[in-house]
Amino acid sequence: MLFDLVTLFPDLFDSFLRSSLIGKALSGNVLEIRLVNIRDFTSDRHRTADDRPYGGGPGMVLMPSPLARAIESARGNEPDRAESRTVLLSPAGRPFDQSKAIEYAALDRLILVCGRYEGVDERICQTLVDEEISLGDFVLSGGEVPAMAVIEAVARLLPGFMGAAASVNEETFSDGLLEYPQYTRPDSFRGLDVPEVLLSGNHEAINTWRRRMRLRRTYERRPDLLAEAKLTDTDRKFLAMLDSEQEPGAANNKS
Ligand code: 4HQ
Repeated sequence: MLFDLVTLFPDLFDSFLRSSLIGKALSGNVLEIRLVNIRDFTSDRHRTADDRPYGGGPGMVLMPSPLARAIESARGNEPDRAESRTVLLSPAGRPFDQSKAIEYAALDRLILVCGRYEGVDERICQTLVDEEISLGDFVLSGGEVPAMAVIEAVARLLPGFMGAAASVNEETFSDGLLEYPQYTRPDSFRGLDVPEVLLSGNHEAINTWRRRMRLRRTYERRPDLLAEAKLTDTDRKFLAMLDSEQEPGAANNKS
C-alpha cells in the first residue's frame, strides 16, 4: 500500500519511518511512503505557504495554490492506482476509529494531507479532499502526528506487516468492549498480587473473569461503547448487576 504524506514538515516523519515495525514494512515492500513538501510548490522567493484569514481573526491559513499543487503532484505519480483516497487531518473531521482503519487498509493508496496554522483554505476541502478525519477532541499544531497514528493503525492491518508468526488481535474493537487487564511475572509486584484465577490453570474460569473485567471496564470508562457492543444475555445480566451496585459518586475499582 502506498501512503503519500503532504506536509510542510517532512522531517517530523524521519524517526517514525525508521522505527522498527514501520521500517521493516518499508524494506519488505508491504508499505511504501512518499513525502511531498508543500513548500516545494510555493511560487515566491520567500516560499510562503500561509496567508491571513479573510474576515480577520487570529492566526494564518494554508494558501490554496501551493497545497493544491502539492496534492496534485502526489496524485500525479501513479494516477492509475485503482483505489485511492485523499484525507485531511482536522479536528473538524469525522472521528477516526478502527472501522476507518479497516476501510483504509483495503485501499491501494492513501494521500494524507497535514494542515498547519489555523487550517487549510476551505476550497481545498471542496475540490481535492475526499474526507476529513479527526484523531480526537483536542487541538494540535499540525496534522503530522495524527497522520502517523493513521499510518500505524492501517499498516498493522496489512498482510505481512507483523510477519507470519504474530497475527493481529483486534478484540477490543471487533466486539466493541475494552480489553481485560494483563499481567506478567512476577506474581507479586510492590505488594500487588496477580489475580488468583489467572494462576489457576482453569481456562473456563479465566475466560469468565476476563469477560467480566472487559464488561466492567467498559461500563466504568466508556459506557458509550456499550450501545454498539456485541453482548450475550449473560453479559447483560452482569452489566445489570454492576448497575444495581453503583453508588452515586463512588468509583468502583474492585474486581
Ligand atoms: N490538527 N485530529 C490543526 C488537529 C487534528 C486532530 C490538525 C490541528 C490540523 C490545522 N488533526 N491543524 N485533533 O488538531 O486530526
